[in-house]
Amino acid sequence: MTNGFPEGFTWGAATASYQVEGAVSEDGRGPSIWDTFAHTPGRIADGTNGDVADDHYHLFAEDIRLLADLGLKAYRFSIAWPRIVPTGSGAANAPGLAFYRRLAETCLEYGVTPYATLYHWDLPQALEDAGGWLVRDTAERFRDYAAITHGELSDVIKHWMTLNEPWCSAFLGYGNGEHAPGRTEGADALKAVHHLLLGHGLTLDAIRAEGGTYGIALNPAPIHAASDSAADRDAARRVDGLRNRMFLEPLLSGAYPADVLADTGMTEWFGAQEGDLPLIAAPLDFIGVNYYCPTTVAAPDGPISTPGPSTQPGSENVVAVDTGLPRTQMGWPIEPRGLRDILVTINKLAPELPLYVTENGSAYPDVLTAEGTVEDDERLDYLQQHVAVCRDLVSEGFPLKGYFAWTLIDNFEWSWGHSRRFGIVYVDYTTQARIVKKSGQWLKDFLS
Ligand code: IFM
Repeated sequence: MTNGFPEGFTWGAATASYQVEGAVSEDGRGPSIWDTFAHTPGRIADGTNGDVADDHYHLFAEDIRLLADLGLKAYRFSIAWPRIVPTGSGAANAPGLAFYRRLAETCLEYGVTPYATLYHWDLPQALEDAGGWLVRDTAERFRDYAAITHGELSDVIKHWMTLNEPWCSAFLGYGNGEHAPGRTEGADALKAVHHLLLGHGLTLDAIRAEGGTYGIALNPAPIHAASDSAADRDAARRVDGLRNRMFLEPLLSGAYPADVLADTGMTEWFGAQEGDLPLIAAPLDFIGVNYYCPTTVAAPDGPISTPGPSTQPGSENVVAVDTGLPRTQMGWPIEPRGLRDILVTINKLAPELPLYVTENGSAYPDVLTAEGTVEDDERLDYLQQHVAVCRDLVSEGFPLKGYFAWTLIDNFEWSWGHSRRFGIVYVDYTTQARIVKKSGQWLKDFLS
Protein backbone atom coordinates (compact mmCIF):
# COMPACT_ATOMS: atom_id res chain seq x y z
CA MET A 1 0.00 0.00 0.00
CA THR A 2 1.16 3.56 -0.74
CA ASN A 3 -0.76 6.34 1.02
CA GLY A 4 -3.75 4.02 1.37
CA PHE A 5 -3.76 2.82 -2.25
CA PRO A 6 -2.82 -0.69 -3.34
CA GLU A 7 0.32 -1.16 -5.47
CA GLY A 8 -1.67 -1.98 -8.62
CA PHE A 9 -3.74 1.22 -8.51
CA THR A 10 -3.22 3.16 -11.76
CA TRP A 11 -2.14 6.79 -11.44
CA GLY A 12 -2.21 8.81 -14.61
CA ALA A 13 -3.01 12.07 -16.32
CA ALA A 14 -5.22 12.66 -19.37
CA THR A 15 -5.26 14.90 -22.44
CA ALA A 16 -7.18 14.96 -25.73
CA SER A 17 -5.88 15.31 -29.27
CA TYR A 18 -7.45 18.60 -30.39
CA GLN A 19 -6.79 20.20 -27.03
CA VAL A 20 -3.02 19.63 -27.06
CA GLU A 21 -1.61 18.47 -30.38
CA GLY A 22 -1.68 21.48 -32.73
CA ALA A 23 -0.07 20.62 -36.10
CA VAL A 24 -3.54 20.56 -37.61
CA SER A 25 -2.33 20.46 -41.20
CA GLU A 26 0.68 18.21 -40.79
CA ASP A 27 1.32 14.74 -42.14
CA GLY A 28 -1.97 14.43 -43.97
CA ARG A 29 -4.37 15.25 -41.11
CA GLY A 30 -7.79 16.25 -42.45
CA PRO A 31 -10.02 18.96 -40.96
CA SER A 32 -12.28 18.08 -38.06
CA ILE A 33 -15.46 19.72 -36.83
CA TRP A 34 -13.38 21.49 -34.17
CA ASP A 35 -11.15 23.13 -36.78
CA THR A 36 -14.23 24.50 -38.50
CA PHE A 37 -15.97 25.52 -35.28
CA ALA A 38 -12.93 27.18 -33.70
CA HIS A 39 -12.34 29.21 -36.86
CA THR A 40 -15.94 30.43 -36.92
CA PRO A 41 -16.07 33.97 -35.46
CA GLY A 42 -17.87 34.17 -32.13
CA ARG A 43 -17.71 30.48 -31.25
CA ILE A 44 -14.67 30.53 -28.93
CA ALA A 45 -14.68 32.88 -25.93
CA ASP A 46 -11.16 34.27 -26.43
CA GLY A 47 -11.04 33.86 -30.21
CA THR A 48 -8.28 31.23 -30.06
CA ASN A 49 -8.19 27.82 -31.73
CA GLY A 50 -6.30 24.53 -31.59
CA ASP A 51 -4.00 25.18 -34.57
CA VAL A 52 -0.95 25.15 -32.29
CA ALA A 53 -2.36 24.42 -28.82
CA ASP A 54 0.48 22.84 -26.77
CA ASP A 55 2.36 21.70 -29.86
CA HIS A 56 2.18 18.23 -28.30
CA TYR A 57 2.49 16.78 -31.80
CA HIS A 58 6.13 17.84 -31.68
CA LEU A 59 6.71 17.99 -27.92
CA PHE A 60 5.02 14.73 -26.89
CA ALA A 61 8.27 13.06 -25.81
CA GLU A 62 9.03 15.95 -23.46
CA ASP A 63 5.48 15.80 -22.09
CA ILE A 64 5.64 12.06 -21.48
CA ARG A 65 9.00 12.48 -19.73
CA LEU A 66 7.38 15.14 -17.53
CA LEU A 67 4.44 12.85 -16.78
CA ALA A 68 6.82 10.04 -15.80
CA ASP A 69 8.87 12.45 -13.69
CA LEU A 70 5.72 13.28 -11.71
CA GLY A 71 5.56 9.62 -10.76
CA LEU A 72 2.55 8.91 -12.97
CA LYS A 73 2.45 5.50 -14.58
CA ALA A 74 -0.29 5.93 -17.17
CA TYR A 75 -1.05 8.40 -19.93
CA ARG A 76 -4.59 8.72 -21.26
CA PHE A 77 -4.52 10.46 -24.63
CA SER A 78 -6.92 10.45 -27.55
CA ILE A 79 -6.33 9.50 -31.15
CA ALA A 80 -7.44 12.04 -33.75
CA TRP A 81 -9.68 10.29 -36.26
CA PRO A 82 -8.76 12.89 -38.97
CA ARG A 83 -5.09 11.96 -38.63
CA ILE A 84 -5.85 8.29 -39.29
CA VAL A 85 -8.66 8.60 -41.86
CA PRO A 86 -8.56 12.24 -42.99
CA THR A 87 -11.98 12.38 -44.63
CA GLY A 88 -13.62 9.96 -42.23
CA SER A 89 -13.84 7.04 -44.61
CA GLY A 90 -11.46 5.26 -46.92
CA ALA A 91 -7.79 4.42 -46.70
CA ALA A 92 -5.59 4.91 -43.66
CA ASN A 93 -3.07 7.74 -43.51
CA ALA A 94 0.22 6.04 -42.60
CA PRO A 95 1.93 9.11 -41.03
CA GLY A 96 -1.00 9.51 -38.64
CA LEU A 97 -0.67 5.93 -37.45
CA ALA A 98 3.11 6.34 -37.20
CA PHE A 99 2.66 9.36 -34.91
CA TYR A 100 0.57 7.41 -32.38
CA ARG A 101 3.00 4.48 -32.57
CA ARG A 102 5.87 6.84 -31.64
CA LEU A 103 3.74 8.29 -28.86
CA ALA A 104 2.84 4.88 -27.42
CA GLU A 105 6.39 3.57 -27.75
CA THR A 106 7.71 6.66 -25.95
CA CYS A 107 5.27 5.97 -23.11
CA LEU A 108 6.53 2.42 -22.85
CA GLU A 109 10.18 3.58 -22.83
CA TYR A 110 9.37 5.72 -19.79
CA GLY A 111 7.49 2.92 -18.03
CA VAL A 112 4.16 4.64 -18.70
CA THR A 113 1.15 2.58 -19.80
CA PRO A 114 -0.77 4.10 -22.71
CA TYR A 115 -4.57 4.37 -22.42
CA ALA A 116 -6.06 5.45 -25.76
CA THR A 117 -9.45 7.03 -26.39
CA LEU A 118 -10.63 6.60 -29.96
CA TYR A 119 -13.05 9.54 -30.06
CA HIS A 120 -12.60 12.70 -28.03
CA TRP A 121 -14.78 14.89 -30.23
CA ASP A 122 -12.72 15.52 -33.39
CA LEU A 123 -15.10 14.15 -36.00
CA PRO A 124 -13.73 14.47 -39.57
CA GLN A 125 -15.51 17.45 -41.15
CA ALA A 126 -16.43 15.41 -44.25
CA LEU A 127 -18.58 13.13 -42.07
CA GLU A 128 -20.32 16.09 -40.46
CA ASP A 129 -21.04 17.39 -43.96
CA ALA A 130 -22.75 14.06 -44.63
CA GLY A 131 -24.96 14.37 -41.51
CA GLY A 132 -22.59 13.88 -38.57
CA TRP A 133 -23.73 11.88 -35.56
CA LEU A 134 -27.37 12.36 -36.57
CA VAL A 135 -26.90 9.67 -39.24
CA ARG A 136 -26.25 6.00 -38.74
CA ASP A 137 -23.46 5.83 -41.31
CA THR A 138 -21.16 7.80 -38.98
CA ALA A 139 -21.29 4.93 -36.45
CA GLU A 140 -20.15 2.50 -39.14
CA ARG A 141 -17.37 4.81 -40.30
CA PHE A 142 -16.25 5.10 -36.66
CA ARG A 143 -16.06 1.30 -36.41
CA ASP A 144 -13.93 1.18 -39.59
CA TYR A 145 -11.50 3.85 -38.36
CA ALA A 146 -11.28 2.18 -34.95
CA ALA A 147 -10.56 -1.21 -36.52
CA ILE A 148 -7.73 0.26 -38.63
CA THR A 149 -6.26 2.00 -35.59
CA HIS A 150 -6.53 -0.96 -33.25
CA GLY A 151 -5.23 -3.32 -35.93
CA GLU A 152 -2.08 -1.23 -36.32
CA LEU A 153 -1.45 -0.29 -32.70
CA SER A 154 -2.75 -3.08 -30.48
CA ASP A 155 0.78 -4.42 -30.00
CA VAL A 156 1.76 -1.23 -28.15
CA ILE A 157 -1.60 -0.05 -26.75
CA LYS A 158 -3.51 -2.52 -24.57
CA HIS A 159 -6.11 -0.27 -22.95
CA TRP A 160 -8.78 1.27 -25.15
CA MET A 161 -11.74 3.56 -24.66
CA THR A 162 -14.19 4.00 -27.51
CA LEU A 163 -15.83 7.37 -26.74
CA ASN A 164 -15.16 10.24 -24.40
CA GLU A 165 -18.26 11.81 -22.84
CA PRO A 166 -20.86 11.08 -25.50
CA TRP A 167 -23.25 13.33 -23.52
CA CYS A 168 -21.15 16.32 -24.63
CA SER A 169 -20.91 15.15 -28.25
CA ALA A 170 -24.69 14.78 -28.43
CA PHE A 171 -26.14 17.52 -26.23
CA LEU A 172 -23.49 20.26 -26.55
CA GLY A 173 -22.77 19.41 -30.19
CA TYR A 174 -26.36 18.94 -31.45
CA GLY A 175 -28.45 20.29 -28.52
CA ASN A 176 -27.43 23.78 -27.41
CA GLY A 177 -24.65 24.17 -30.01
CA GLU A 178 -21.99 25.18 -27.49
CA HIS A 179 -19.59 22.63 -28.97
CA ALA A 180 -18.78 21.63 -32.53
CA PRO A 181 -20.52 21.18 -34.85
CA GLY A 182 -22.64 23.88 -33.18
CA ARG A 183 -26.03 22.54 -34.22
CA THR A 184 -29.29 23.07 -32.34
CA GLU A 185 -31.51 20.15 -33.23
CA GLY A 186 -33.78 19.79 -30.18
CA ALA A 187 -34.79 16.22 -29.40
CA ASP A 188 -32.91 14.97 -32.47
CA ALA A 189 -29.80 15.23 -30.27
CA LEU A 190 -31.01 11.89 -28.90
CA LYS A 191 -30.38 10.37 -32.32
CA ALA A 192 -26.78 11.44 -31.87
CA VAL A 193 -26.75 9.62 -28.52
CA HIS A 194 -27.89 6.46 -30.22
CA HIS A 195 -25.43 6.65 -33.11
CA LEU A 196 -22.56 7.36 -30.74
CA LEU A 197 -23.48 4.36 -28.60
CA LEU A 198 -23.97 2.26 -31.71
CA GLY A 199 -20.49 3.33 -32.85
CA HIS A 200 -19.21 2.20 -29.46
CA GLY A 201 -20.94 -1.18 -29.76
CA LEU A 202 -19.88 -1.79 -33.37
CA THR A 203 -16.31 -0.89 -32.43
CA LEU A 204 -16.14 -3.17 -29.40
CA ASP A 205 -17.40 -6.00 -31.57
CA ALA A 206 -14.74 -5.26 -34.19
CA ILE A 207 -11.66 -4.69 -32.02
CA ARG A 208 -11.96 -6.67 -28.81
CA ALA A 209 -8.97 -9.00 -28.54
CA GLU A 210 -7.18 -11.18 -26.01
CA GLY A 211 -4.80 -9.28 -23.76
CA GLY A 212 -6.53 -5.91 -24.10
CA THR A 213 -9.09 -4.09 -21.98
CA TYR A 214 -11.95 -2.19 -23.56
CA GLY A 215 -14.22 0.45 -22.07
CA ILE A 216 -15.85 3.83 -22.48
CA ALA A 217 -15.39 7.15 -20.65
CA LEU A 218 -18.65 8.80 -19.57
CA ASN A 219 -19.37 12.00 -17.65
CA PRO A 220 -22.19 11.01 -15.33
CA ALA A 221 -22.99 13.33 -12.43
CA PRO A 222 -25.23 13.32 -9.38
CA ILE A 223 -28.37 15.34 -10.08
CA HIS A 224 -30.02 16.82 -7.00
CA ALA A 225 -33.51 18.33 -6.74
CA ALA A 226 -33.43 21.87 -5.35
CA SER A 227 -36.35 21.09 -3.03
CA ASP A 228 -38.65 18.26 -2.12
CA SER A 229 -41.47 19.65 -4.25
CA ALA A 230 -42.94 17.28 -6.83
CA ALA A 231 -41.91 19.69 -9.63
CA ASP A 232 -38.26 19.84 -8.53
CA ARG A 233 -38.05 16.10 -8.01
CA ASP A 234 -39.47 15.59 -11.48
CA ALA A 235 -36.90 18.05 -12.85
CA ALA A 236 -34.14 15.97 -11.24
CA ARG A 237 -35.61 12.79 -12.75
CA ARG A 238 -35.60 14.34 -16.22
CA VAL A 239 -32.06 15.69 -16.06
CA ASP A 240 -30.74 12.49 -14.47
CA GLY A 241 -32.40 10.64 -17.34
CA LEU A 242 -30.69 12.67 -20.03
CA ARG A 243 -27.32 12.95 -18.33
CA ASN A 244 -26.92 9.52 -16.73
CA ARG A 245 -29.55 6.89 -17.44
CA MET A 246 -29.63 7.56 -21.20
CA PHE A 247 -26.08 6.17 -21.32
CA LEU A 248 -25.75 3.80 -18.37
CA GLU A 249 -28.94 1.83 -19.00
CA PRO A 250 -28.35 0.88 -22.65
CA LEU A 251 -24.69 0.09 -21.91
CA LEU A 252 -25.30 -1.93 -18.77
CA SER A 253 -28.87 -3.19 -19.13
CA GLY A 254 -29.56 -3.13 -22.87
CA ALA A 255 -32.51 -0.72 -22.78
CA TYR A 256 -33.08 3.02 -23.07
CA PRO A 257 -35.00 4.65 -20.20
CA ALA A 258 -38.65 4.76 -21.31
CA ASP A 259 -39.38 7.94 -19.34
CA VAL A 260 -36.66 9.89 -21.20
CA LEU A 261 -37.92 8.74 -24.58
CA ALA A 262 -41.45 9.79 -23.56
CA ASP A 263 -40.30 13.19 -22.18
CA THR A 264 -38.58 13.94 -25.48
CA GLY A 265 -41.18 12.46 -27.83
CA MET A 266 -38.64 9.96 -29.20
CA THR A 267 -40.30 6.67 -28.25
CA GLU A 268 -41.23 5.71 -31.78
CA TRP A 269 -37.82 6.53 -33.30
CA PHE A 270 -36.01 4.53 -30.62
CA GLY A 271 -38.45 1.65 -31.06
CA ALA A 272 -37.07 1.24 -34.58
CA GLN A 273 -33.50 0.93 -33.27
CA GLU A 274 -34.07 -1.85 -30.73
CA GLY A 275 -32.05 -4.36 -32.73
CA ASP A 276 -28.91 -2.34 -31.98
CA LEU A 277 -29.16 -2.70 -28.23
CA PRO A 278 -27.44 -6.10 -27.87
CA LEU A 279 -24.36 -4.61 -29.55
CA ILE A 280 -24.43 -1.54 -27.31
CA ALA A 281 -24.81 -3.69 -24.21
CA ALA A 282 -21.91 -6.03 -24.97
CA PRO A 283 -19.82 -6.64 -21.82
CA LEU A 284 -17.29 -3.95 -20.92
CA ASP A 285 -13.97 -4.48 -19.17
CA PHE A 286 -14.32 -1.16 -17.36
CA ILE A 287 -16.16 2.15 -17.29
CA GLY A 288 -14.23 5.40 -17.06
CA VAL A 289 -15.90 8.16 -15.07
CA ASN A 290 -15.04 11.78 -15.77
CA TYR A 291 -16.21 13.64 -12.69
CA TYR A 292 -16.15 17.38 -12.04
CA CYS A 293 -19.30 18.45 -10.18
CA PRO A 294 -22.93 17.68 -9.35
CA THR A 295 -25.92 19.63 -10.65
CA THR A 296 -28.90 20.85 -8.63
CA VAL A 297 -32.05 21.56 -10.60
CA ALA A 298 -35.48 23.11 -10.15
CA ALA A 299 -38.58 23.56 -12.30
CA PRO A 300 -39.89 27.06 -11.56
CA ASP A 301 -43.58 27.79 -12.20
CA GLY A 302 -44.52 29.41 -15.47
CA PRO A 303 -42.69 29.80 -18.76
CA ILE A 304 -38.99 30.55 -18.69
CA SER A 305 -37.92 34.00 -19.84
CA THR A 306 -35.19 32.91 -22.25
CA PRO A 307 -36.29 29.87 -24.22
CA GLY A 308 -33.63 28.74 -26.69
CA PRO A 309 -31.42 25.86 -27.69
CA SER A 310 -31.05 23.49 -24.78
CA THR A 311 -29.08 20.50 -23.58
CA GLN A 312 -32.36 19.28 -22.07
CA PRO A 313 -34.80 18.60 -24.90
CA GLY A 314 -38.29 18.22 -23.53
CA SER A 315 -37.31 19.83 -20.23
CA GLU A 316 -36.41 23.37 -21.24
CA ASN A 317 -38.12 24.83 -18.17
CA VAL A 318 -35.69 23.04 -15.85
CA VAL A 319 -32.98 25.33 -14.48
CA ALA A 320 -29.73 24.79 -12.59
CA VAL A 321 -29.72 26.22 -9.09
CA ASP A 322 -26.87 27.73 -7.06
CA THR A 323 -26.72 25.93 -3.71
CA GLY A 324 -23.96 28.11 -2.30
CA LEU A 325 -21.13 25.61 -2.69
CA PRO A 326 -17.72 27.07 -3.60
CA ARG A 327 -17.12 27.05 -7.35
CA THR A 328 -14.20 26.69 -9.73
CA GLN A 329 -13.49 29.25 -12.47
CA MET A 330 -15.86 27.27 -14.71
CA GLY A 331 -18.64 28.08 -12.24
CA TRP A 332 -18.84 24.39 -11.34
CA PRO A 333 -19.76 23.67 -7.69
CA ILE A 334 -17.20 21.66 -5.73
CA GLU A 335 -18.64 18.55 -4.09
CA PRO A 336 -16.11 15.72 -3.68
CA ARG A 337 -18.81 13.49 -2.19
CA GLY A 338 -20.47 13.57 -5.61
CA LEU A 339 -17.60 11.47 -6.95
CA ARG A 340 -18.37 8.77 -4.42
CA ASP A 341 -22.09 9.00 -5.13
CA ILE A 342 -21.77 8.58 -8.88
CA LEU A 343 -19.28 5.73 -8.62
CA VAL A 344 -21.58 3.96 -6.16
CA THR A 345 -24.55 4.48 -8.50
CA ILE A 346 -22.68 2.74 -11.33
CA ASN A 347 -21.41 0.03 -9.03
CA LYS A 348 -25.00 -0.80 -8.06
CA LEU A 349 -25.86 -1.30 -11.74
CA ALA A 350 -22.74 -3.40 -12.40
CA PRO A 351 -21.33 -4.65 -9.09
CA GLU A 352 -18.21 -6.41 -10.38
CA LEU A 353 -17.26 -3.97 -13.12
CA PRO A 354 -13.88 -2.23 -12.67
CA LEU A 355 -14.21 1.56 -12.63
CA TYR A 356 -11.59 4.24 -13.28
CA VAL A 357 -11.74 7.94 -12.67
CA THR A 358 -10.60 8.82 -16.19
CA GLU A 359 -10.81 12.60 -15.61
CA ASN A 360 -11.05 14.85 -12.58
CA GLY A 361 -9.76 18.36 -12.17
CA SER A 362 -10.50 22.06 -11.90
CA ALA A 363 -9.90 25.37 -13.67
CA TYR A 364 -8.53 28.39 -11.84
CA PRO A 365 -6.96 31.63 -13.09
CA ASP A 366 -3.33 30.65 -12.49
CA VAL A 367 -0.62 33.24 -12.13
CA LEU A 368 3.00 32.62 -13.00
CA THR A 369 4.97 34.37 -10.23
CA ALA A 370 8.18 36.32 -10.74
CA GLU A 371 9.96 33.32 -9.22
CA GLY A 372 8.54 31.13 -11.98
CA THR A 373 6.14 29.15 -9.78
CA VAL A 374 2.39 28.60 -9.92
CA GLU A 375 0.84 28.50 -6.44
CA ASP A 376 -2.46 26.86 -7.36
CA ASP A 377 -3.70 26.17 -3.84
CA GLU A 378 -7.35 25.93 -4.83
CA ARG A 379 -6.63 23.27 -7.45
CA LEU A 380 -4.46 21.47 -4.92
CA ASP A 381 -7.36 21.40 -2.43
CA TYR A 382 -9.71 20.11 -5.11
CA LEU A 383 -7.25 17.39 -6.07
CA GLN A 384 -6.59 16.31 -2.49
CA GLN A 385 -10.28 16.14 -1.63
CA HIS A 386 -11.12 13.99 -4.66
CA VAL A 387 -8.11 11.72 -4.18
CA ALA A 388 -9.27 11.24 -0.58
CA VAL A 389 -12.67 10.05 -1.85
CA CYS A 390 -10.90 7.50 -4.04
CA ARG A 391 -8.73 6.33 -1.15
CA ASP A 392 -11.78 5.79 1.08
CA LEU A 393 -13.57 3.82 -1.62
CA VAL A 394 -10.55 1.64 -2.33
CA SER A 395 -10.07 0.96 1.38
CA GLU A 396 -13.69 -0.27 1.47
CA GLY A 397 -12.89 -2.80 -1.26
CA PHE A 398 -14.69 -0.86 -4.01
CA PRO A 399 -13.54 -1.89 -7.54
CA LEU A 400 -11.93 1.47 -8.35
CA LYS A 401 -8.76 0.75 -10.31
CA GLY A 402 -7.22 4.08 -11.17
CA TYR A 403 -7.29 7.88 -11.17
CA PHE A 404 -6.34 10.15 -14.08
CA ALA A 405 -5.93 13.85 -13.38
CA TRP A 406 -7.46 16.23 -15.89
CA THR A 407 -5.20 17.42 -17.20
CA LEU A 408 -1.47 16.97 -17.60
CA ILE A 409 -0.82 20.35 -19.25
CA ASP A 410 -3.00 23.45 -19.61
CA ASN A 411 -4.67 23.27 -23.01
CA PHE A 412 -7.40 24.43 -25.39
CA GLU A 413 -10.58 24.25 -23.30
CA TRP A 414 -13.09 23.94 -26.15
CA SER A 415 -15.50 26.92 -26.37
CA TRP A 416 -13.47 28.65 -23.63
CA GLY A 417 -10.35 28.55 -25.77
CA HIS A 418 -7.18 29.17 -23.79
CA SER A 419 -9.00 31.22 -21.14
CA ARG A 420 -9.40 28.27 -18.78
CA ARG A 421 -6.48 26.28 -17.34
CA PHE A 422 -6.99 22.79 -15.87
CA GLY A 423 -3.37 21.54 -15.95
CA ILE A 424 -1.26 20.28 -13.08
CA VAL A 425 1.51 21.67 -15.31
CA TYR A 426 1.37 25.29 -16.50
CA VAL A 427 1.97 26.07 -20.17
CA ASP A 428 3.37 29.39 -21.35
CA TYR A 429 1.70 29.53 -24.76
CA THR A 430 4.22 32.01 -26.15
CA THR A 431 7.27 29.84 -25.45
CA GLN A 432 5.64 26.41 -24.93
CA ALA A 433 7.53 26.18 -21.63
CA ARG A 434 6.05 23.68 -19.15
CA ILE A 435 6.13 24.60 -15.43
CA VAL A 436 4.97 22.12 -12.81
CA LYS A 437 2.33 23.77 -10.61
CA LYS A 438 2.11 23.33 -6.85
CA SER A 439 -0.69 20.77 -7.42
CA GLY A 440 1.56 18.76 -9.75
CA GLN A 441 4.40 18.89 -7.25
CA TRP A 442 2.04 17.69 -4.51
CA LEU A 443 0.98 14.75 -6.65
CA LYS A 444 4.61 13.90 -7.27
CA ASP A 445 5.41 13.99 -3.54
CA PHE A 446 2.27 11.97 -2.78
CA LEU A 447 3.23 9.26 -5.24
CA SER A 448 6.91 9.03 -4.34
O1 IFM B 1 -11.44 19.66 -21.15
C1 IFM B 1 -12.54 18.81 -20.93
C2 IFM B 1 -12.27 17.43 -21.53
O2 IFM B 1 -11.96 17.51 -22.88
C3 IFM B 1 -13.49 16.57 -21.36
N1 IFM B 1 -13.92 16.56 -19.99
C4 IFM B 1 -14.07 17.81 -19.31
C5 IFM B 1 -12.82 18.65 -19.46
C6 IFM B 1 -12.98 20.00 -18.75
O3 IFM B 1 -14.05 20.72 -19.30
